[in-house]
Amino acid sequence: MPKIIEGNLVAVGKRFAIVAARWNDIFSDKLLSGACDTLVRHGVEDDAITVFRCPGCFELPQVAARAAETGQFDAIICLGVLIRGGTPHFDYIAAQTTRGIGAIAQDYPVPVSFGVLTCDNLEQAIERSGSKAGNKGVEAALAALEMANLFEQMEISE
Ligand code: DLZ
Repeated sequence: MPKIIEGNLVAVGKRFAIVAARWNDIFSDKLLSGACDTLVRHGVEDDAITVFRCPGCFELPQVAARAAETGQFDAIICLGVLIRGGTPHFDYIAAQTTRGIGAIAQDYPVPVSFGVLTCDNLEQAIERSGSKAGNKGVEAALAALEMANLFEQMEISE
């Protein structure tokens, strides 16, 4: 039998940071409430969740890096909603946001989950922020729960 180390979705006693961009807040607020609700329903105390709001997705990596530096969190959840406009601006911000969040995940010993919508239009944002394609804030929170638990298991097994 191989030795399998994996996380569960129990996170009692763990601390989470949620970094949420305000742009497109009709949708980003839905991601935020979905993420908070998911954490709480998995046993995380309200006061173990710290929400940092920032202007837009471009700022997410900057805030997430500061949160990681504090060493106070077992996982960091990044949330935001990018919606394509009529210029290439979307592509630049989406690339920088993705690259920046990915860099933090590699540079700091804390799990970082990616709950950023990159939508071509409003319909895609509606679908992914609490309707037929689910809620990506919920998915990002579940990933953070599992990763926080996995990191703990990995420390125990060292
Ligand atoms: C400027 C901009 C644009 C055009 N679109 C979005 C978007 O769809 N979603 C989002 O989160 N932020 C957007 N922003 C704002 C940038 O992320 C950033 O906040 C500003 O360029 C200021 O640095």
